[in-house]
Amino acid sequence: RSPISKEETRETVEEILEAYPAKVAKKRSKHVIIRNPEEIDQEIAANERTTPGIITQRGCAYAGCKGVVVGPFGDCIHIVHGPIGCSYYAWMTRRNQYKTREDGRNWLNYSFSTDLQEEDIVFGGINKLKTAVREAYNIFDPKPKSITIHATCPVGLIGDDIQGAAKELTEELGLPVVAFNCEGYKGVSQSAGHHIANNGFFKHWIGTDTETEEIEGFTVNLMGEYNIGGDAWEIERVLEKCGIKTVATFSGDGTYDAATKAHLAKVNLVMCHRSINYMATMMETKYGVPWIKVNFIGIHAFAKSIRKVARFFDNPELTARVEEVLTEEIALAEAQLAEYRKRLEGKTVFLFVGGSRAHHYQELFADLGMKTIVAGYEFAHRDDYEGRQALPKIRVDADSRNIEELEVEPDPERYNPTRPPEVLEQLREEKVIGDYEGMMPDMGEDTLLVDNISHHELDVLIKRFKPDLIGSGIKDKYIIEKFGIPCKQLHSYDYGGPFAGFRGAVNFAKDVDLRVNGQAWKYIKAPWQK
Ligand code: CFM
Ligand code: HCA
Repeated sequence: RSPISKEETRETVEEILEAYPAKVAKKRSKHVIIRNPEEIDQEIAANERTTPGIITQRGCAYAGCKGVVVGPFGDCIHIVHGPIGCSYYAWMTRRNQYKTREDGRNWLNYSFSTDLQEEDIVFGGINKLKTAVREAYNIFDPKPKSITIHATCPVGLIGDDIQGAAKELTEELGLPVVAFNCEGYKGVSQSAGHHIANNGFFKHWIGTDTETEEIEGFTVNLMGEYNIGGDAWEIERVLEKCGIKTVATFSGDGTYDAATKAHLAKVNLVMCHRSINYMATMMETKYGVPWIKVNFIGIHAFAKSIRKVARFFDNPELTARVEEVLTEEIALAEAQLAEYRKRLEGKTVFLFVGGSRAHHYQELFADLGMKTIVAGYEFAHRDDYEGRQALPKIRVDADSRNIEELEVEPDPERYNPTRPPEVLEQLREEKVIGDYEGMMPDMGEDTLLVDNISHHELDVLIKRFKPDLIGSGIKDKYIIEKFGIPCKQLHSYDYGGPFAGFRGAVNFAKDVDLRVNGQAWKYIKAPWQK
């Protein structure tokens, strides 16, 4: 339970809401929830429009599509159709890593843009786009595996037919050119962009390898893992050691060829449910691939997730191998964490991150003996807070209102649920597959959930609760540090990582210890205090 008293927490929420006009206060009160574990169906408002005038940490649909889900594929060229600012401000800000394969293809550090000008906005930019795609194709050898096009706001407003252009260029160049209508204004946050990206991949990439019929072994796809700071490599190291083979990753360190074979994996491991649940569901419907919700952040969460995979395959040799690896790795990690834990035990944290990490990192902080007392997502939906059982209660999904829902049916030739139906039924019942419980059940009594937190709310919470650390992003990092509180970026990891898996947990402990127990923060005087 939270070390802050119920009374203090209630007063704090009142102070937060008092500053707002009545209408806004009423709205925000549904997004600021004191956790009560006795209320089984506790609800929170989420995935709603940010009230104009409130400063939010959210991004846009283009950020979610190009920046998050599609961009990490390094052997493809991603072209942004829009004014140069959309590219400039998104260039290399996300620390998704990619290693060059033998074929030498790697465009990860490039930024391709059509650099739309006023003239193009008035007369149309489609010819400029086609020229840009051809130019990008002609310049490089080897050629990219696929070229993707991403529309930013003005393109949707002037109506450039990027889908038509992509079709034409696919035929002309003989490689898949895929267009994403991820204009920034769509939906209420970057979450809409995830959905658009999932649809595009599902339509144009997944299952396009029709030659390969089977991939042997205990095969999985890593879904919703973006290899920030090298996370995916630590995860794959351990999976490999256990004898579990990764077919494709969406999207960290992802390659086009692997993505076209993804439908052949026996199970999808869904790390970030928010950004990839659409594809996991569609792959299950069309190809019969079940999905397991995993969390690879925190040594015990990681172990629990790998055990779920072993449970899915239910193979004695695999299970034995997994246990052997886990015993060895956990012992090593725990021994290394012990020293940090001594210095971190009982310290308090706030977590405000995107659509999954504000939940995932709670387990790693728990490994360090630290308590999460306030947490919230920027843009996750109610199912990420309340679990999948919240889905039927969400009547209008703000992100999906103007995004096409693909009609997906089982593929008669390739539908292949990798376990017998009665086994799948059993696994579903055990919540090994097809289930996500969300953040809410893991939050202790009287802790606070704040969805889409504003700067004002953050200020009040810092002053009242004085946490030892805040895990957050670049938009509020320096505000937090001016308050004399250390901030660990949980998007970019500052300059560190990996933080996933066993070795990642140790890296993380070291970074957190430096911040929480560093002396520098005591000497900070914010400009407004002088
Ligand atoms: Fe998923 Fe992500 Fe996240 Fe996300 Fe993001 Fe990210 Fe994030 Mo920044 S896909 S929801 S849109 S885990 S970029 S790698 S860190 S906000 S919590
Ligand atoms: C995005 C990307 C971002 C931003 C990080 C931050 C990321 O939303 O467009 O605000 O610090 O992880 O890079 O979420």
